[in-house]
Amino acid sequence: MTLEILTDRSGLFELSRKVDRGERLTADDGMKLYATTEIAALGQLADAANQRRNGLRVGYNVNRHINYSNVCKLSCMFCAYAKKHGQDGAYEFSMDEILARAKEAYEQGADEVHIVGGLHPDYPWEYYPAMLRAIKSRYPELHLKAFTAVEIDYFAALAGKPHEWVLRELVAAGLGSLPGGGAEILTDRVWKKLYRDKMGPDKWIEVHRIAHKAGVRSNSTMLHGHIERDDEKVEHMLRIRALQDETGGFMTFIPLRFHPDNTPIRRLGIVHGVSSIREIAVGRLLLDNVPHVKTYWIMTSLEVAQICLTMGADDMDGTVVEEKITHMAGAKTPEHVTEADLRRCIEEAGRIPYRRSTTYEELPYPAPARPVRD
Ligand code: V47
Ligand code: SF4
Repeated sequence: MTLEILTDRSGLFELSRKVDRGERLTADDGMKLYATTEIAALGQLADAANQRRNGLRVGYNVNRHINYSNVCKLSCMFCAYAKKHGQDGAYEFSMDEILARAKEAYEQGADEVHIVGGLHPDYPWEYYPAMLRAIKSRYPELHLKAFTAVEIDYFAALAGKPHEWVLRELVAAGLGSLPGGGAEILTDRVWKKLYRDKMGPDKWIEVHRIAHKAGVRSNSTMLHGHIERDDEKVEHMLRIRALQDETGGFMTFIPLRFHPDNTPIRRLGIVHGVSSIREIAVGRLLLDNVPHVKTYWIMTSLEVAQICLTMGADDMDGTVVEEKITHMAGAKTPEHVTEADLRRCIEEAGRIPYRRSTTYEELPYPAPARPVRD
């Protein structure tokens, strides 16, 4: 079946012309993308947009997540990870435990550690740069992708200083970039219903603007599959697109599939593969100025992530090793895949894998041996 036949039946024919001409899609176009049930047509369109930008290359990173503590002042409705002090399942890694994980990452050849945690009620501001400094001074090869905009905003309140100051201090301590978490759905309605005590949409955008202007690049995410409406997801993506027009600081867009277990909104259940694919495809088509779209297999399964590679995604995160946020909310995926597994998954999808740095430079494969460090 040709692309024309598929897109005609799907109601996407006119849009495919726009995509071919490289024209920017509008909010109305976004709603049409969500309205189609022809997921293959949508995926083909997004794949065409992706291949024009990225060819057949698919990046992956060798990384390790470190979720340093789940003790959190807040109680967002979609979160199963956060606990209060003394509550069953609450934990805090000591600095030695954090360093042991960084050492393991280094020895396993990771290029990145991804560090996020709850908003701890007792740690002083100084704890956070000290953590980065301790890791970076021992393992300078590791890129530290650390702290969501929510954490940066919290640190600014703890330190009594502006966001710019906090970011400068963290960069001096070894911060490499910001992950994209905490965006959830960037509309006031969803914010007020699900996470009203946490920073809202305007502030999330503002912290990323400040980071980009300070030379700190970042990622963007969207938590989908709960109470959000299609028009809200379109608004979310267009807000990211508008900031990207202004700063160019986003590296990637990552849809995150909501996992309901152990959350106050578990009655909503979970969305499945087609939803994960749709968010990737719509993201690729609407976010015409964000270079990469990443599928996060921890949340989708490796099988669905692999299909996403043919429907708009050009990037996979990652080897991961240990993951708490989604697994405390019921994820059944493993927490670790090997680099060989990731490459095989990409090759099976007919794409060309490349090992990448956090900032998307190609890295040698296989990686050269590293010096032994304590
Ligand atoms: O900020 C919380 C989300 C995020 C749940 O930047 C949940 O490269 C699903 O942002 N079900 C953290 N999601 C993960 C994240 C991320 C992951 C991988 C790569 C990158 C990157 C960023 O997870 C949180 C929140 O939005 N989250 N609870 C849940 N129950
Ligand atoms: Fe705390 Fe983040 Fe969970 Fe909200 S999503 S409760 S801020 S850990």
